[in-house]
Amino acid sequence: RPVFAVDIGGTKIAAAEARGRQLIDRRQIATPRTGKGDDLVAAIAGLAPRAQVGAVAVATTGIVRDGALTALNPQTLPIENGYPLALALERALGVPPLVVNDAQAAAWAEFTIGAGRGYRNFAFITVSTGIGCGLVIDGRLQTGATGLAGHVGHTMSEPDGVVCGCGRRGCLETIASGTALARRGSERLGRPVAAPALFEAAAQGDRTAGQVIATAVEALVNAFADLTAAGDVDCFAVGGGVGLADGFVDALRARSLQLPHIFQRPIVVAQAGADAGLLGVAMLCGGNFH
Ligand code: BMX
Ligand code: ZN
Repeated sequence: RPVFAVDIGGTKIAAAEARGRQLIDRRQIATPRTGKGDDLVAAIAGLAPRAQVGAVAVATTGIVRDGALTALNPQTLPIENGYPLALALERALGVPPLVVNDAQAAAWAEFTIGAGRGYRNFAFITVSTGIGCGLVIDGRLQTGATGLAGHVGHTMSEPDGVVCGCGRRGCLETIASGTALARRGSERLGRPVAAPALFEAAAQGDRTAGQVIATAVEALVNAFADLTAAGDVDCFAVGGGVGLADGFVDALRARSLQLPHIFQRPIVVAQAGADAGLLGVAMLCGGNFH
């Protein structure tokens, strides 16, 4: 029987049936941002295939601890603290699901079939609504005893910066996420711009837009250097809607060349595609991951 795979993001929920490495019948809806976990579950039940599924695998933004979901940054996904997502999904779908953080799941897909193949210590970073990261250390995906492993979006970039949704000040996510780029770009340009429009303006030579992006690039590269110092990461793969924007990875690479040599590691474009979270969690589910 196929695995029913789901990816809950801050903006959209994607679902598909996974057979091996193939995703069949992919569909997607806007994430209900009501703050109620039950509304997420109802939305997911609406995406489920009619026939009984063999297994359910869910990648989700937020901290996953023993099947319960908490937003580290409620601005990325508003939800009750410790919402019992696995239990509620089991009730709705009749199968106990595997639930894993979205970036952790995508990191596993990148490590096994994407840009991380052949490395032992690998980091996948998604720059999207928030900034997510999954770490594979010594060939093992790190989820952490409390689910927090890899939450590099909430390491500090700017000591006197703005307060992040997680409660810390100056997190990387407040500078370099899609949400942050839109906010900072809009403030500095004096008109509302979403992240794609900011990139467009920079490409057309707008210096203010270029500076906002350069600040994000610099913060990300410094976070990579910190991770390299902490975990001796062999390679960084970058994905996500913003991460995959034209020229973004090139800019990260160029900036990283200004670091002392020991902190320079390959920075590559993620290869497992926009559905790396779906694929990764389906693969973890098939492998009886716990
Ligand atoms: C946030 C955090 C991470 C997540 C990352 C990317 C929440 C709700 N999410 O830092 O768990 O991996 O965003 O999430 O606190 P995305 O929705 O942008 O893909
Ligand atoms: Zn934070």
